[in-house]
Amino acid sequence: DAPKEFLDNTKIFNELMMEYSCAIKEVCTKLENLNDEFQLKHRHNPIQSISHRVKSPISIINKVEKKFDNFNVHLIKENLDDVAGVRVICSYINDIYEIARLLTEQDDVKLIETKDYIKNPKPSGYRSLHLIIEIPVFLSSGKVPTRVEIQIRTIAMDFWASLEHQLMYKVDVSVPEEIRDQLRECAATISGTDETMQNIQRDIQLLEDK
Ligand code: 0O2
Repeated sequence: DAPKEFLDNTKIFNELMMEYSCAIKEVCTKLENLNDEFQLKHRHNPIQSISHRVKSPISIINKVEKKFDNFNVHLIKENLDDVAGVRVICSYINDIYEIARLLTEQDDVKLIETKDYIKNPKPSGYRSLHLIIEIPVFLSSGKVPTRVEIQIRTIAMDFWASLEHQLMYKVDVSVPEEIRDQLRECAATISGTDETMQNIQRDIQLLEDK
């Protein structure tokens, strides 16, 4: 009957969300450990900050419905890779690739997909490195492989993405190409600044190492 089915599905949904939340904690610990080690070895913090979220129930339902025209709790795990999301803000572009390498080389981390929007920015101008990884979550029932989307970007890339997201998601009108061009231009300027800052950091490091 319907109420019983509703309660069963709610239980499955809540357990699944708990698994995603555990996976996020695992990933954050791994990233914090890498940052601590880096600080000790290289006197440099590659990670400025880490944030995370579990996708909201309504966004999960909308995304599944968009793909399958209907919603079923059993479709989530196999079809959505971004229910668990971790965002890592790095100091320099090199740090992004170093953190991605050190994380995905760990033997309990399985790399599912890499989307490099730094080498190939999105048409909007968006830049970030996206990884989909799968890590085991250890529960009383056993080991549960769980997917997490990790977005890694510099402070400058994050500045652009945050403001662009606010600007473009709030408006109901279609945004003219001229304004989109301006946003792309801002993204290009920021990208140039990121490269310059990285070169400055390298030059200072070389002076220190002399
Ligand atoms: P939220 O609220 O951040 O989760 P898919 O997720 O597979 O349906 P796609 O495009 O293959 O779609 O995924 P992709 O490229 O990995 O990008 C998904 C996420 O990247 C988005 O999440 C944003 O967080 C970010 N992103 C992608 N493009 C842009 C952009 O042009 N501007 C900004 N500000 N962020 C972007 P969601 O799903 O939009 O929502």
